[in-house]
Amino acid sequence: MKTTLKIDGMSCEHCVHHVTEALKGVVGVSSARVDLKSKSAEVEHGDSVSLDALRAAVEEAGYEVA
Ligand SMILES: [Cu+2]
Repeated sequence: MKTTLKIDGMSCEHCVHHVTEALKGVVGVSSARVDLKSKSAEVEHGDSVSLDALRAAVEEAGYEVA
């Protein structure tokens, strides 16, 4: 499955890195591509991964899902 998230609060490549690692840390996520310019993340994951889980991971890292 593929989910695209809008992410608020990223201002530099460090933020991109944090969000990428946070998303990859969710069990069931196979890849995460985060883009600073478009403030979005494209996440590939298995069926077991909920939007809530992705949102929680982003928020735990200190950012917000718009
Ligand atoms: Cu930053």
